[in-house]
Amino acid sequence: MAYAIIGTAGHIDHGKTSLVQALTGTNTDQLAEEQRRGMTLDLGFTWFDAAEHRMAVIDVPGHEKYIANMLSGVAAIDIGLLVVASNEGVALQTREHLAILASLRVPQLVVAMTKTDLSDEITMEIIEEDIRELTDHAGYSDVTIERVSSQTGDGIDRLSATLQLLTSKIPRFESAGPFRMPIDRSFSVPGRGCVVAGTIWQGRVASGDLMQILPSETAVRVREVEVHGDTTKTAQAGFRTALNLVGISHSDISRGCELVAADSFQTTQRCVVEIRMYDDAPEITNGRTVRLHTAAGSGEVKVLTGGASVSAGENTAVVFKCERAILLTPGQPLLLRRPGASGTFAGGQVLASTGLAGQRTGTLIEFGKRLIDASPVAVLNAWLNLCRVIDLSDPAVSVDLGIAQDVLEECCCDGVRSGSIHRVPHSSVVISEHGRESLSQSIVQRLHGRSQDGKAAWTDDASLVEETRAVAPEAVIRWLLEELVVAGHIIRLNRQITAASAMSLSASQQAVFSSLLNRYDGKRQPPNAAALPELEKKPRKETDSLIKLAVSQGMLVNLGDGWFLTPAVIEELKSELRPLFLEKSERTIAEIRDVWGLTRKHVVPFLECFDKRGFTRRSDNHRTAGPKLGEEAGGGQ
Ligand SMILES: Nc1nc2c(ncn2[C@@H]2O[C@H](COP(=O)(O)OP(=O)(O)OP(=O)(O)O)[C@@H](O)[C@H]2O)c(=O)[nH]1
Ligand SMILES: [Mg+2]
Repeated sequence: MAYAIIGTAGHIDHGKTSLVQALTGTNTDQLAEEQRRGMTLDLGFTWFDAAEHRMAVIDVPGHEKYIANMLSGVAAIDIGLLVVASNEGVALQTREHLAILASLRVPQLVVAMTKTDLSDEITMEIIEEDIRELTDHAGYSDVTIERVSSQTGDGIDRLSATLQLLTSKIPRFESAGPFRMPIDRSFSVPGRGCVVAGTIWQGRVASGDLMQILPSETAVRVREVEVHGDTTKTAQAGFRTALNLVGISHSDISRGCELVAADSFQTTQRCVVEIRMYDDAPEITNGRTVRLHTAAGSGEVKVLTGGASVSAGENTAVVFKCERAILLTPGQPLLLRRPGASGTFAGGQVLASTGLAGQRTGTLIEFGKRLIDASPVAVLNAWLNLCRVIDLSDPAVSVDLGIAQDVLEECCCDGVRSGSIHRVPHSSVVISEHGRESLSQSIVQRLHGRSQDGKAAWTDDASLVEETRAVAPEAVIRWLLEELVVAGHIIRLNRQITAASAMSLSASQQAVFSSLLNRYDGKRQPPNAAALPELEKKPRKETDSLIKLAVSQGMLVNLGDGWFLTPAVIEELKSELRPLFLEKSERTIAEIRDVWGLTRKHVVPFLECFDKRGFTRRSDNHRTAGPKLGEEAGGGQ
């Protein structure tokens, strides 16, 4: 059984409600006031079955005063049914409603020329031409126009057959993502409590599900699911659904509230949107307040253009500041209105609404321009450009970007292959090439700045991670630090780091210096200085002067005969000697070698130096504790 939601549209009194009754047998004008005044004030809901298809019908008011109701009714329909009276022809709200359907990207359109019993062939042909011109211009080509009379029943079966054919072509996909249903009705049923109704935009719902009402964030539970009067276990995206809720009173819910899966969506007061100004739209100046209609709700927004005005026919990105928090997700269609007889002046869509904290309006507008008509890869790149780092394991990311999780993963793989994106090893964090470069630079500058400011030039990884927490997550900083150490821009010694540039060395000297220090950092058996030129592929003069620099900075201690150790390693060796001599006052070289885990090549020169420094004392072939064994090595950072 195929399923579609049909929404009426058209000028006041052109016969929408009568047509819905002729099609479905139901008079949707159920309010006493509607019946008294003979006009629709609020949305009417019904459905009919034909040829194994089910068609839900939403009837809207034609009066301009009730346009907000009309807009909430057509926010999620599959087929627009534009009604034009064949004795009157195209009128103000015919044009406005059609523009609204087109702006909301309602996929299918059918036109019903009503009241044929009150018109004649020539008039109808002229009106038909007007309609075709109008629908072509709105982007609906080859629209079917059916002539009908709700009075005589003429043409009703033909229109019904046309609607069935379109319904059979509406694709229905299993909708992924968290549940979302904008609420267009809420009421109380005696004995059951609060019932909310709407069209499910995304996901599915089952009885027992825990949900949230937005914007109040009230927690609710779904007691019962109903689709067109039948109780069902579940309902999914695309269906008109009524849900009996526990945990809230219907008086706390109004049209425009949303029912969403618990903890899945966030409301916002600031968003970036694409606006498509109508050809006859008034110019919009920066800071202008207009009325935003989106999903089932509406509210005032301030349009921030970044300075320039937006003119008729223009298509651009702007920032909205909303008077109150609402739910807006990327791709969500929207309409802008000003008070007036045909006040709708722009359509558009949400480009980004969450994850934008701290960004300036100008930056957001440029960012928004990159998002218009962008492929998922381009969207990801624009976001990485805006906030540098994205953690793919955060479920909010998929919602922020408006890209399904699996598509997002694919985009990242493409980016990594092409080199424009980097994935931080052993994490789910990605960063753009540009972000990696600028972040690396800022880390080096930060470290360099410490030495210039007279702060201690050295710090440790953990402190740097702490200082940069606001800029990037720990995994990124640690990964970049490693890269910078390997590249020689940062020197790491004894778990301390500093900018190589703080040493007043050229870039190539920095690289050699860093690599050279790496050979000593934490190492008990470093090479002899005589071996460094060969290892570094540099002249002896250069390696010698760099070693000298390291000694003068307290980074290395000269043990003599070309042997150098870091102060930390000397401390380690000393600390291993103390218990050894406590246990037995005299030790052989072989015993000390075993404790230190060194070869003889290293032990002999080290011990000679230890003798000279008073850490050990030599007597024949033995060593005893020296007077300075208990002291710190000193000279380090
Ligand atoms: N003769 C004739 N009258 C019709 C036909 N369709 C509607 N009408 C009459 O036209 C008037 C308006 O019809 P509605 O169906 O209420 O019009 P509507 O478009 O729903 O009006 P709003 O809801 O106020 O926008 C009513 O008096 C109907 O009886 C028709 O096919 N033939
Ligand atoms: Mg009506």
